[in-house]
Amino acid sequence: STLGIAVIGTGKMGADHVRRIGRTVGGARVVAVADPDGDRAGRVAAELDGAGAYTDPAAALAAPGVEAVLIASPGPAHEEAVLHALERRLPVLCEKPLTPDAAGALRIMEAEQRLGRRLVQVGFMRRHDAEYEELKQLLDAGGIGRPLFLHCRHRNASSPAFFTSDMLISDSVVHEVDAARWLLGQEVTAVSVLSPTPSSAAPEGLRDPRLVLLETSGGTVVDVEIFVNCGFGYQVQCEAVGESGSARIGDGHAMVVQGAGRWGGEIAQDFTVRFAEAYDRQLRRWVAAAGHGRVAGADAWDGYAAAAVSEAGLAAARSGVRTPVELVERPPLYR
Ligand code: ISE
Repeated sequence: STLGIAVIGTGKMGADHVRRIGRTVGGARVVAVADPDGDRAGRVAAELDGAGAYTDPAAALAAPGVEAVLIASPGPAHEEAVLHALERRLPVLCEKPLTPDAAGALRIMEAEQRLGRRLVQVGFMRRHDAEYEELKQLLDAGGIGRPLFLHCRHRNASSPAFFTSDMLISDSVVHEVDAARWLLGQEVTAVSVLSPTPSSAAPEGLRDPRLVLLETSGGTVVDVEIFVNCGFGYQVQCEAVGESGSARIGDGHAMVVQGAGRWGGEIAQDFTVRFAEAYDRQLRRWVAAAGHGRVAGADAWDGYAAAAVSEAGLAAARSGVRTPVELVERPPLYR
């Protein structure tokens, strides 16, 4: 049998996920889509066999055949949609960030705890990327000794028109926050942010680029360059430095071409290209797990911890002061 999925939000990521469910994920089909832009929802639904189009997410969740929910609306709309899904006891794959703020994520955790089951998976897709998985295996096996640093670079060719200075932290660096927590098996305990004079290529008023420093419970320091208008492509790199070695991922040069006195290769222009396989794997794993009432990736606790770090990061960016992260005690459901 196939899992009937409602997709909430049919923008760039939502439309990409709809295509992915059709092409690469067996055992699932999209039965309803929702978007505040009804025409956009209608266009996406028209490509699907018998899927309904809605403007109200709650109506899409109540549509016939809906057994699971994929939420790809903007971050501030996630909480309401997730809570509706939990009321219906539906498994959820929610795009990152789970919520922009810690309080919203805590409300989601409370709803899940009332159900006594984890139904929410967060779309931190790097956990499903082959290179990240390899790095995690190496670190877990002690291959480079105790990690001292993670040096991270996160660059986008350009940022969309709706992007704000806060989103460099809560929408972009949130990936490094989750990746660092997952790779190290530690929590982030403090955040500092430095903002150089913005690039003249950045839209007016956008604090781009920024340098974000994370300190962790195990004493590792993580530095993240976030630069969302770098102009030349999409790059996500991470070098782990341990007591007995270092390891680096994300250089991404599959083919190297030599000619006319130069050598080089191509840089992906976009996250849907760079992480295409990670998105595929994430969705396949989620569909398989959701059928058994499980999650197969970041859960609501991970979404909460990331949101708490984002919140501290925004405070640090505003004050210029190193800001500690305060987490609630981890509830038994998430241990
Ligand atoms: C976007 O929302 C993503 O999730 C991408 O992975 C990230 O690179 C980009 O900066 C975000 O805006």
